[in-house]
Amino acid sequence: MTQDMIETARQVLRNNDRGFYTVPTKGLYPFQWNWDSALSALGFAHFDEPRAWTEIDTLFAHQWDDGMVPHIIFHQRDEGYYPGPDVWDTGREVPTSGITQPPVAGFAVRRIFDRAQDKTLAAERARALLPRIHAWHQWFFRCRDPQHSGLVAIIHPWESGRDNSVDWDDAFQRVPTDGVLPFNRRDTSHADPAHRPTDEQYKRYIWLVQRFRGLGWDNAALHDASPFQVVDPGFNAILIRSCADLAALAEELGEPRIAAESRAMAERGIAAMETLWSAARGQYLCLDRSIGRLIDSPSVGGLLAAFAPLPPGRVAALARRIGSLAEHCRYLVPSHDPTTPEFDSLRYWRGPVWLVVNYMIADGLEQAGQVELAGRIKADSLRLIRQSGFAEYYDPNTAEPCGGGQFTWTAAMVIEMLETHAGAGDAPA
Ligand code: 9WN
Repeated sequence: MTQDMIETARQVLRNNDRGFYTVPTKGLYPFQWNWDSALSALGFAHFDEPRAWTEIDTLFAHQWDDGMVPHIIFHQRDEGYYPGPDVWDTGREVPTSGITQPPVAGFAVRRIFDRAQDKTLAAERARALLPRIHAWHQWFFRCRDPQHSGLVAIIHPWESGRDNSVDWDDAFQRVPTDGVLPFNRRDTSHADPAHRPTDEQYKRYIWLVQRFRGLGWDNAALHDASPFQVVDPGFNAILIRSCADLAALAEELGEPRIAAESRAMAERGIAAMETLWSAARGQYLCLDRSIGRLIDSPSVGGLLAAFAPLPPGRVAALARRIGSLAEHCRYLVPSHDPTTPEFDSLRYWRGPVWLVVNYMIADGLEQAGQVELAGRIKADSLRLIRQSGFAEYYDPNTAEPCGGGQFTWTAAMVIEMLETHAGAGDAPA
């Protein structure tokens, strides 16, 4: 049973493999996405280590000179996705988007390195990636934390990876829609429009792209010029965790300068996370940096914070909070609090469960000793797969599969969960 599921998951990865990168799923997302690739490499590593390293190498081969790693790399033309390379117009030889995504590569590289069977290959590839990943982390603090708060802002919802979260609703009202050139969405021809962001949101996504494009994609200018600057606890937790993991890896590979700088970034970030804590909600919240106020929106972003090496008391509080959500849905972890009026069980990041998020939350909980809840989250994840296959995301009550099917990172997370935690796959259906 478990072995069958692993084999099916591997097949999904193989089907979406384009040789040196994978697409998240055929049709809906025909290019390479940043955090999808880093997390998908974890799945490949269990059956093809060289292929896992190649996935991350390809991503970093398209790093910008200033250190940014773009959120999409358009390796080949495909009219099935909007906005394509011409809309971004970043002037790169192999076109890329001009914004970034959650920096989970540092975590992934350390994990693949630690578990590698081929130690020589792992040392060689990790050593080559180390300065590149470090440059990306430094780019964040230089370009997305100009006031040196210790935390970085996203300037476009797509950067968060949680595109249409309730978290952005108010701040997004400040993004105008005038001057947006007419466009045809393609996502709604591949997936049910009721599962996707609204047209109104798409206009604002595109307005921001046009604005940044008008500034020549100059990262020294974009942060301050953006009407949307939000500090997301989940995003920052991923960055902090990656900095901490890169510090450990650099130590092991004999790179003391990178180790010390990475550790310093992680420690400052951990201290600054306190400014996002909400005692009333029992979780972290986003900060709307443009107006200097916390956003009172109880989303999974504030729970994903558990991925960072935070003080154990904070992770214990997050575990209580996640436990309380379990009373209001059948499958953990919903991307938004099911008791709020904004919760929408089918619409993308406004309610559904995503396996990558589950994996990172469970991992953070485990690191902090919250093993039982971590086990519950992984068991729920595998129940969803058994019920509904390798979907992009799932209704947290009915398990209805949503968005695209045959999804790469969903399959990769299944391989991770089953290969690394014996017995989890045998949880009752
Ligand atoms: C925009 C690829 C990506 C994920 C994101 C997810 C979705 C893209 C879109 O798909 O975003 O980047 O067009 O909707 O929200 O997390 O990386 O799987």
